Amino acid sequence: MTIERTLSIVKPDAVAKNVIGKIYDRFESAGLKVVAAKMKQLSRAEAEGFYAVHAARPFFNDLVNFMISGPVMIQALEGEGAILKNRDLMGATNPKEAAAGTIRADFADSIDANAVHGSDSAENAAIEIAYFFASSEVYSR
Ligand code: RTP
Ligand code: MG
Repeated sequence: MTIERTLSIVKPDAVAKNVIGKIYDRFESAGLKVVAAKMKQLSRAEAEGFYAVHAARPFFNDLVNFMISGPVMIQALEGEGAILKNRDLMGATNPKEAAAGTIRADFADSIDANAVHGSDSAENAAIEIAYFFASSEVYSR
């Protein structure tokens, strides 16, 4: 295993539910370190740019509207196998299919309001971290 970084977002539903800390505890308990963080109200353009890979998908408008419905908490996580580890902690995209004990099983309400985002590959992790953080804002530790 190698030390990786991944981009995580606590989505507007989970921020509104006041479970940022409970979600951070899942990361830290699994050995992932928060190495960058900011709360942000995304503009429509920022959300569209972030999810540009999904621009042609039928759910794109719903996804963007949801992501700008309130502030999000954005963080870079670092640790051994961080990308897959975070995806495992998150659970399946649809919370109805998410395994017991995962973040989405415990905190998500629907496939739109599904509590968290996590990068799905090393290539996308690098792109997504750079989308929100300057390299000087990431504190490897
Ligand atoms: P994310 O990118 O947010 O971490 O989620 P993911 O990898 O598990 O899922 P992805 O396929 O990348 O989809 C991005 C987000 O779009 C919404 N979605 N809706 N109605 C649908 O069929 C559908 N499929 C995806 C979800 O909110 C998903 O998190
Ligand atoms: Mg995805």
